[in-house]
Amino acid sequence: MKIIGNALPNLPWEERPSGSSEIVWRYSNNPVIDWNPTPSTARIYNSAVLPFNNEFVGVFRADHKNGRANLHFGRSKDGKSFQIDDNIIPWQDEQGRPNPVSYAYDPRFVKIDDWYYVVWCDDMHGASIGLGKTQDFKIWIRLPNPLMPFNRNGVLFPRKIKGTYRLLSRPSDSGHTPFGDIFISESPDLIYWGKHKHVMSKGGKGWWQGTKIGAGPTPIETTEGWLLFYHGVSNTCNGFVYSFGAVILDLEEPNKVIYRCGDYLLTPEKPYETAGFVPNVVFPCQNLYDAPSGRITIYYGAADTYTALAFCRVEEVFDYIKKHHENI
Ligand code: BMA
Repeated sequence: MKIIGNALPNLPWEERPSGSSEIVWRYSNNPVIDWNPTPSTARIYNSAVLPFNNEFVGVFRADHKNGRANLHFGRSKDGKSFQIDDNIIPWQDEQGRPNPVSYAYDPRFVKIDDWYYVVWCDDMHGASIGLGKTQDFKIWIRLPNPLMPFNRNGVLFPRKIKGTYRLLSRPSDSGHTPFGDIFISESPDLIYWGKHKHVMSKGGKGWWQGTKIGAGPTPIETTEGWLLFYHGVSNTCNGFVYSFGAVILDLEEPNKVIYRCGDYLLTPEKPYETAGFVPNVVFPCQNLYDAPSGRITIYYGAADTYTALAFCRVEEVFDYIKKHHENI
């Protein structure tokens, strides 16, 4: 099986440590963003990076020193160390008037044709999906909210499928939702959304995804289907634990699951994942790939405090998902 997409020879990458048999392995220099990364921010995590002109750009979720979250733009030469603006992204409407958000978190960042789109958790009288676009990382245009509240974990596919844009989402409430499945919606123009379908439910034999699930990074197109990493949540006497796993969705009908891994691929183990502002969270928001080599780099938030990287190879992930497939 192969990734259908571009080469990225400067993909941030580190080989699997010798002696390890992990399908997804962590960067040895994790975390790549530590506490208090800019003057006004306390924590930057759950963020998304894209290649740009042989370097990288990113949209970062930052918790400010008053505890409220917003999005910041940043750049990187190597995809591992970042210069992040201290100011929040200045959204405007299509007429150029300021159109600020009251809060924003968990951005996904995807290039479709000539535009870079940001999808985030927005406030529209409650948690809902925010959508905006830019071409130059200076003018940021906020589009209408695609879906009604209450909804989070919006993830756009990187191209139209059968002529329409597709958006994954997880209907929820405004708080720490104790439920949630993944759905998909279609749009001809990124404004009008409909034809909503259910994609996948929480649950299964294992408990790591028993409470709720949410789509993670932009799906990766492969010869066997869309590879989607997603987070799964387990409830414990000490609160939620966030892990992540993966699923293969049908290329032409991405509401259909082909293979779904019953086991997680990464769960909080390292100190920067098990201790922080919210302990026991790994939350993937982006993946980059180099199609010819099949290498994939995942950006994930750790313990709602740090930004971290993990790596895998597409054929190995696919084989693992298939081997541990479970009908849920
Ligand atoms: C979710 C979101 C994420 C966060 C996670 C764990 O509901 O708020 O931003 O990482 O909880 O706290």
